[in-house]
Amino acid sequence: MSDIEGLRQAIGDRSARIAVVGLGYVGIPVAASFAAAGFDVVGVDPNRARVDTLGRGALPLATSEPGLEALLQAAMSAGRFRATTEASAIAGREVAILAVDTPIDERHRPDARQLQTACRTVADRIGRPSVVVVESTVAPRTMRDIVAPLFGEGVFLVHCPERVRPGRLLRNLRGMSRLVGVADPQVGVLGTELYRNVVQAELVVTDWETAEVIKTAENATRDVQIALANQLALICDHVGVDVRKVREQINRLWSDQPLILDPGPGVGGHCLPKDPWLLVSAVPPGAATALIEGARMLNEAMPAHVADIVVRACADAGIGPRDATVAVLGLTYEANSDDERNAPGPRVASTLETRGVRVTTHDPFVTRGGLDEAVRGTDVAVLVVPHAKYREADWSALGGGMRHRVVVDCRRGLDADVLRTLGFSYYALGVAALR
Ligand code: SAJ
Repeated sequence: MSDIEGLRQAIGDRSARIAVVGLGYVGIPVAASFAAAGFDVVGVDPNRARVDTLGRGALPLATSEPGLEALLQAAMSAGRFRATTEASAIAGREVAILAVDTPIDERHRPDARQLQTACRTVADRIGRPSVVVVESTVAPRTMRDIVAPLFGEGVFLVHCPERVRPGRLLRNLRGMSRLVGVADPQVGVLGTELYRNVVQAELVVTDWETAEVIKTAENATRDVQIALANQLALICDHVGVDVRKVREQINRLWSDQPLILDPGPGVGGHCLPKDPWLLVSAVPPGAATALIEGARMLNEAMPAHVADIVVRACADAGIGPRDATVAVLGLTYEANSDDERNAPGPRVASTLETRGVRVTTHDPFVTRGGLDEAVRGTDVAVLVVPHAKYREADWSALGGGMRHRVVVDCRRGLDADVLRTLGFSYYALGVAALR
């Protein structure tokens, strides 16, 4: 029997033993799902605190994840999942899934060190023949140039980039189609049969490079689209028109999918701020990558644009920046989530501070104090994240405690008419805020 046939059989009858390396947003749902499908799974992560939390059947994640804790606990009671810091647990296993972080450095270049370390750890211990899957998002050619040279004969390499979003890890893992990137179509069959156990959507076999480019381009596409929306908002702020009306009319031309996304105070999260850089790193310096790089820079500049609007709003109220106190509302990267990774709120706050403004911050999912406390005595409240709690707040009472009643709404998350009736000066991103 060929090596591939033997592995197919072990996957088919679930006797293949799986090691998941990297127990974070990607590794935990993957490990729990394979264990729930009947595989023996060990999770390996050098972070002792994380492993201990998992050992207690709890999730070391900042977001709440429907169904995941229950799945994990069931897998543990069935004896099919355990977490450890010991790399020796990988020894002799038939499958390893790598889900480690693949960040960028300060020069926006891919930093593959965690991936290389994980590959070496696995290569030294995994059984032969075996399947090694890289779920981490990687720069194009990483599988060929960095991963493959670390593994010898008998290890079949698959790039199956994750597509999960925090807050819906299990739902995305099960329901989103996946790429199975391979160097040899026979290995594609192996990868497909493995992931069929946890993915209910389509599994598309392709080559390594195509999978790498699709995954990074997916997030670069979204980043460029958001940058276009942000660019239009910025232009509208200067021209004196409402970007929402502009957007509405343009989107009417394309009825199924909106062409122009929502402008906002910046792009946060774990993926969009880095994946476009992973994609452009694949071409030599000097190649024409200005669109993607420019989009990144434009999105990164949005907190400064918001600060310009706030300073203008202060000036309109007769206050200089050094005499102003501003409440920044929203420190997560998405509405109604507690995920703070790369959130624009803290950057809006620090940019205002560099301009001499005193700043208070608040987030219902992050900070301890109440909203009334955060806005009391301030001149401007800046809505950075449209948490439902902000819309539902009693703005009449909040305004009563403010020194000036000014709101800068970066996400159209508040009711402008209600606020105006309550005596607020209402500014919104992308609606003539700098005219
Ligand atoms: N944003 C805007 N305007 C918009 C849409 C989003 O300003 O119209 C901002 C959000 O406020 C947020 C940021 O962009 O700060 C990113 O949010 P997101 O919802 O676009 O993306 P993520 O980071 O939560 O997840 C992305 C996902 N990609 C898409 O939604 C197209 C997900 O599918 C990927 O799996 C994930 O990255 C990943 O792990 O790569």
